[in-house]
Amino acid sequence: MSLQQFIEQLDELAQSARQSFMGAGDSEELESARVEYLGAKNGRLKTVQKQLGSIERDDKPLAGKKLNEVKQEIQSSFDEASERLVSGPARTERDLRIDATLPGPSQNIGRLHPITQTIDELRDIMGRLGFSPAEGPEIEDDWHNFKALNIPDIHPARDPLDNFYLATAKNTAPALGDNPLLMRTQTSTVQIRVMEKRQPPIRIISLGRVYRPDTADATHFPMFHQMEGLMVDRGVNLSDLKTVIKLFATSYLGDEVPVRVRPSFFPFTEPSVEADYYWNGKWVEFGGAGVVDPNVLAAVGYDPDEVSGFAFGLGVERLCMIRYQITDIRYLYTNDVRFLRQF
Ligand code: FA5
Repeated sequence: MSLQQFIEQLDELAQSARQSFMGAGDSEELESARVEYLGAKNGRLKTVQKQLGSIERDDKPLAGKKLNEVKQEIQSSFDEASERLVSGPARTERDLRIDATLPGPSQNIGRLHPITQTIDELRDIMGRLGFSPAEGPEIEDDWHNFKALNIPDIHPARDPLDNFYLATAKNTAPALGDNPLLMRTQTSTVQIRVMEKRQPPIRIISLGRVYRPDTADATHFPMFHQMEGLMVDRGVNLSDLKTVIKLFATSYLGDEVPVRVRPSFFPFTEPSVEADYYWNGKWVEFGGAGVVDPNVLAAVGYDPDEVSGFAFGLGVERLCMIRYQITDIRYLYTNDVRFLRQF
């Protein structure tokens, strides 16, 4: 064998030994690779070494030197692979500059606002009860916000002090009866919009913002969210409503939170109720509901003798507050990242 061939064989052997050692997934695999290459009896290095005898006399010193170098190289590859299996991949220069025990820079990863998280959860729960989402505009007209909901012209709920009316082109206060525009004060507007377009059976929810010139305190804010629910079909009644409210409350609040439903009044439902949960030593109202008033069904062209329905409007902030134990609604809208990072 020529010196050249001998050297080439050794180089190939060193390379393939390194690949096998580094590719070993555990110590057993590494040991069998070691025996294959460095084994004292039939190892591949030994086999090449045996060919040293056939090298020209003058070339023998060089061939022997190369053999020793490759032997050491294969041994170091083995040591490196073995160290790697014990302590993980070799650390790079960059790794060595990192002190894993230091806190490191804070990761400003964004997250969903607690109200958005609550809305997603409410939509999920109601979806499981068979209610699909519907949408309506935030800028509404008098018809959808009041009139079709059986709220007459003289009703105090229309008072300009209780509503954000939009100025007319001439920037004058809107005259009653003009169907003026306003920021919707309730998501009940979506009930009308859906019933105007569709025929029963209807089972929808609508989640969105509403606006009222309320003074902000721990449980009130001038802009907040509501979840409207509406079910219309033949023979829907108050006990269906109570069942849905109870199912919703147990899914969302759990069994431990006491919930009560008490009689109330809304112009667009008869009978009407309000729902409260008990938290921190007091009852907190989280929504209004009732059996849809026949006048509302008639306003959208339904026959109240044929179909009936129930509706509810729940305050999303109030539901979010109990879920995340937030004691003041204003925290939700001060945009303080120290607060928002907690959710
Ligand atoms: C209504 O808005 C009715 N549309 C609800 C309804 C729908 C009744 C369908 C019958 C049938 P109310 O004004 O009570 O009702 O508001 C409903 C819920 O919104 C309240 O229970 C409360 O949880 C929440 N809410 C009311 N005002 C505020 C406010 N300023 N800030 C935060 N949440 C509020």
